[in-house]
Amino acid sequence: MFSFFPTTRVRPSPFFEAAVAEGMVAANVYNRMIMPTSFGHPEAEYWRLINGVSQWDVGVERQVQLKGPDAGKLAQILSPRNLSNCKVGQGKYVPLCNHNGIIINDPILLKLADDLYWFSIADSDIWLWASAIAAERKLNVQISEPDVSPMALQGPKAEDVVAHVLGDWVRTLKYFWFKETEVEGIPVAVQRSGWSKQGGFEIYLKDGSKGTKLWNIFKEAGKPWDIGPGAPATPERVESGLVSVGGDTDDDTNPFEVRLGKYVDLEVGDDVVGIQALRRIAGAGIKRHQLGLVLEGDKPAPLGLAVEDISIRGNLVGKMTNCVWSPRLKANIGYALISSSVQVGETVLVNRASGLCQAKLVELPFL
Ligand code: THG
Repeated sequence: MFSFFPTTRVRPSPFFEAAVAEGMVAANVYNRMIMPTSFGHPEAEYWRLINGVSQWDVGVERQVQLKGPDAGKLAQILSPRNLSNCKVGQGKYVPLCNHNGIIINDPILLKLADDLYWFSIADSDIWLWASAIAAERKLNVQISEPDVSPMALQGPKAEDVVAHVLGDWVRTLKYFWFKETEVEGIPVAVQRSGWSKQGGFEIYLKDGSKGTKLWNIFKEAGKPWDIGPGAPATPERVESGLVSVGGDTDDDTNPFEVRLGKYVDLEVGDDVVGIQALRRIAGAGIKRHQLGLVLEGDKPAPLGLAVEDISIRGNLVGKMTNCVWSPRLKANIGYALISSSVQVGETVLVNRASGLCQAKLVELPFL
């Protein structure tokens, strides 16, 4: 039984009650909200995501809304990715950087109208950041955190469940595109997205009082496909090479170091926050890069969620930023943020709590 008492400081998501009813046994704090992380059957939750359909309370992915005549201008000032071709109804993955070109968040940007955008954020205070930049640049735009909370349906059967509830039109939605609609009178936006590479959708609930009702509509509709509760799954996201900003990045990580350079357009305007620094970094070349690690041993090792040092011949060369047992690769795998002088194919030593462990460097993604 999970006992936790939400406060105004650590807020519940609109799906909190539903998650507790589903048997949530572990949770984390993200954007000062509670995010379920386990329902007590990690193996089954993983395989359901790989082979079936999994239902996630990801209400912690808050929306930072930009509204007003300068909304588009501010969105571009905050994003080192060219947004000039972003259409209404389209979403884009955009790393946000500070003035030094350091990643501070990696939201999905949704363009709802020419004067209305949402940054669907990872875990840092972008509301403060956007408000400050807008004020300093004297822009005509209102920044707010609207009552909008995503719920994810992930896995190869997710499309069948969402189509069953909303209609076959959802099958034609392109990646990160979305549509505003209703589910039994509940206002939502439906997007093809989610923090896994198994395919799926996110249903952005636009009325926080309807969380349990919306959860149960999809739970009921998903029964023929054996839907069950889950959460962003570390083994799957590491196998798939997804970056966790704040986990795999530190206070000095730029997008090029963690394989996000393809989301940076160096020719965006000079007024984009961090672009001068990003041009300098791109010109000089990076000193670190992100590679995969396959650790020795064929039994699950302790989950590594803290940073562990990596060395070669006694020299510290980088750090391991995550480590998890991969049920499909049958190995402990993780990410290295490591000196660019060290390459794929080399063997390194990871300084784990259990002792030194050999690991081989490989390309990402693993799968
Ligand atoms: N859903 C929503 N908001 C979010 C997340 C989400 N906010 C932040 C958090 N996740 C982290 N950000 C993401 C979101 C999506 C992806 C990666 C990190 C992603 N990446 C694909 C990849 O890397 O292969 C595709 C990117 C592309 O090619 O455009 O899907 O999950 N609402």
